[in-house]
Amino acid sequence: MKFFLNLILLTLVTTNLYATDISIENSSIRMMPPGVPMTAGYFLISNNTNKDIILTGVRSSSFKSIEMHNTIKDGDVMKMVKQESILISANSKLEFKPMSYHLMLIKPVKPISENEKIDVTFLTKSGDSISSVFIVKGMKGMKGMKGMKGMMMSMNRPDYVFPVGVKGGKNMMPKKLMFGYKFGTMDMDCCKNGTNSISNNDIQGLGYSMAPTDMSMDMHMFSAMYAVNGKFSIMAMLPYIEKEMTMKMLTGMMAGNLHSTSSRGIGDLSIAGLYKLSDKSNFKLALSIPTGEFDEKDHNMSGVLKTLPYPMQLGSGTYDITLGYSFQEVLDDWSYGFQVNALKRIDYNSEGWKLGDRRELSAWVAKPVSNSFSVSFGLDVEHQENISGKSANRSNTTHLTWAEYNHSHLRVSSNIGVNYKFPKSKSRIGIQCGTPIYRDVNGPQMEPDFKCNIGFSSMM
Ligand SMILES: [Cu+2]
Repeated sequence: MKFFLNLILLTLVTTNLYATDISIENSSIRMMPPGVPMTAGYFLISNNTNKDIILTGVRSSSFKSIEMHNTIKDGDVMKMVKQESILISANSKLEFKPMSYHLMLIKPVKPISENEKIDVTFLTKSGDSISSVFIVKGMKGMKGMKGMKGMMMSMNRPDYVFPVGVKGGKNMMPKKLMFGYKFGTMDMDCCKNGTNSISNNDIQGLGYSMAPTDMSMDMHMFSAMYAVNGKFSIMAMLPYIEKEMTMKMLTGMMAGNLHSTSSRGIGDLSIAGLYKLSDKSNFKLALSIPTGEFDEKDHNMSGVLKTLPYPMQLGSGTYDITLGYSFQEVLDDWSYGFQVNALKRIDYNSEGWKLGDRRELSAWVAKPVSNSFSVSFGLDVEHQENISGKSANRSNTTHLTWAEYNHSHLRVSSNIGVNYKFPKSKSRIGIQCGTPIYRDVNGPQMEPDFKCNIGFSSMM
């Protein structure tokens, strides 16, 4: 009996003590959308006593369980780490807030509604309990919520990475290494002039005796990316390229004859730096180093080994600079982004020519359809300038792809894509295929009928 009296006395004393010396204020629980099994709780706890308090647990009859979390920044990623205990030092305050310490309230017993009052009890290491009434508040009543949720959720989204056809990547977690492999294939037909299709007769009428009928280009792109720190990543990309072109003789004794040529080998090495401007955007500076052959030869119709025309070369032969800017916003249930690139050729190559400068814009919207899959729809705009100078090896002026002024174009393509993220892994696969919907070419010029990219990446 004395024991019980002591217990009651102790309870009275401690309750009294906590009522005056430990306070929990601004207690709020974030309203969650229907079907979401967890939400966060925030408050300010003040320990006005001369003793440390250690919180060891939290419970409420309204939730199956409540955990204490801390949000820790690991490079670019915000991670929530479960805390078994949290110390509130003597005579100090601790605010549980977005991007910091917070309560994770898991599985409500029944759906919660805005402005509902929920009793929450905190347990301390010394065996005491502290009660507080939390009020359920909508998104609007909670500042800073969006950023926290966005960052936690978006990294794991399949649409967090750009569609695979979009060049270059985004910054990663510091000290992480990522390897990628991308296979791109493109098929081109002949030919367009301005915005119209033109026939072989038209091409012959323009004075050419040879026209391409078909060209394919396959590219195996190997890439590695290393995040030096949270702001800066470096990237290297090296392609292996295979090209094939079929040409048709339009005039003379061999009119109607078809002849195929091919080239294969490594292309130009690209070294890029990515600088993170914000959580949504980055800036890219890339240098292309002329490691690809730009004097590829193959046998012509008469069996003579000759330099292949410009589009069949594997490299530019020039040092090229690319400036790029990427932006991506990941919203609750979809994302969008765009990228602009401007490529400048610094000088002529040793054969006396250079490919034209190039500007590209890619924009896309993406939507996750499950935890692993997202779909995307995008538009690409590319503006390519003509070749300047003239190759010292130009052997043939009657073949239209040898004409330096038949290369500039403005092309708009639409594409659809899928991203797949392997569950519980940092590996991803993306596929994206597109076809031109508008083009205005300085022609006659070959025209892509489709292109597809399939890419695989894995973070170490
Ligand atoms: Cu949490």
